[in-house]
Amino acid sequence: SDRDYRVLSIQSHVVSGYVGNKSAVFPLQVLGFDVDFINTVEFSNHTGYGSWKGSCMDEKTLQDLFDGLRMNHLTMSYTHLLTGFVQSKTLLEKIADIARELKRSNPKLIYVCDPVMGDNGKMYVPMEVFEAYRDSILPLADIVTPNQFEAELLTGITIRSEKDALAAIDRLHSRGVPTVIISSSDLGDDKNLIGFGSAVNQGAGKLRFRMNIPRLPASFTGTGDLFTALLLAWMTKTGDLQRSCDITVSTLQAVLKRTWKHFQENCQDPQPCLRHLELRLIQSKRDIENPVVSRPMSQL
Ligand code: ATP
Ligand code: PXL
Repeated sequence: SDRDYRVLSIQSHVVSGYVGNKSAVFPLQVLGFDVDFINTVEFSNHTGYGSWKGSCMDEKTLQDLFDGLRMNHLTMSYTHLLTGFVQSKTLLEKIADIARELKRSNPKLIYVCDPVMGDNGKMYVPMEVFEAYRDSILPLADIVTPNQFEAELLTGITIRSEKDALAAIDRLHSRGVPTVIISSSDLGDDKNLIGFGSAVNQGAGKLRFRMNIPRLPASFTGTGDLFTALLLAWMTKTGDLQRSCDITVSTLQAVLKRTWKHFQENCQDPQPCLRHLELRLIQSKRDIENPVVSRPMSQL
C-alpha cells in the first residue's frame, strides 16, 4: 500500500558489522518504511567479539533528542516504535516514557519490543534491566520477540518442553502483550530450531503456531534484531501474524545461507573469524524485497 509508515527505532549502533540498528534499519528502508533511529550505544563492533570500544547513551541525551523532536512537532507522525538492545535500567525507563507519549500522540501506534538481554544463559546487559522490561515495558508493548532465555527471565518459567513454552507465552499475554513470538528455542534438534507464535484479541480467540526453522551450523549475531525488524514490516503489510513469520523466517534463511557460504569461502582458521560471520545483509537486498516463502509452520 502507499500508506506512510514511520518507525522510531531505538537500538544499538556498531561501526563495523550488523547488529541493532545496523541490522534493522536497512531492511525496513528496503521494504518502504521511513526509519528515524536513535543509537543506545555506539560501539566499534558487537560485544560477541569479546573486546570493543565506544560509549553508551545516557537518559539525558535520549530526553534531549526526544525534546528536540517534540519542539518541532516531529513526534506526532510515528506509526511504530521499535526497541532492541538497551543496556541500562534508567535508559529503558526513559524509553517507557517515550512509548507512553508516542501512544498518546497516536493511539494506533504499534510498539514492537525485542527485550534483548542475552542468549543461551548469558546476559548481555545488567540483571536489573530485566525488571524494567517486566514492570515498565511489557504493559506498553504490542508485540514482543524474546528468545527462549529472555522469555524464561521475564516469566520465571524454565522452558524444557512445548508446554512450558506455551505457559511462558500465556504469562506474557497476561501481562498485557497481545502478540508474543519466541524467535528461537533449543527444543528442536541438530537440524531444526523451534520458535513459537501466539496472538490473542484477534476476534477469533487465540492463534498459536510452531515454527520449524532449518538450523545452520553456526552461531550468528544480529539475527534476532533482523527478525524483529522484518516481523514489524510484514505484520504491517499483511496484518497476518503467521504469514509474517513465514516470510520473516524465509528471509532469514536466505540471508544466513549467503552469510554461511561467505564464511566457508573466506575463513580458513580453526578459530571462527567473527568478521566473516557478520550478516551479508546488503548483498541480500533482493531476498529482503522479494522473499521466496517456504512454510515451516504448524498450527498448535
Ligand atoms: P533476540 O535475542 O533478539 O530475542 P534471538 O536470540 O531469538 O533474538 P536468534 O536466536 O538469533 O535470535 O534467532 C532469530 C532468528 O534467526 C531465528 O528465528 C532464525 O530464523 C534465525 N537464526 C538464528 N540462528 C540460526 C541458525 N543457526 N540457523 C538458522 N536460522 C537461524
Ligand atoms: O544482537 C544483539 C546485540 C545488539 N547490540 C549489540 C550487541 C548484540 C549482541 O552481541 O553486542 C551492541
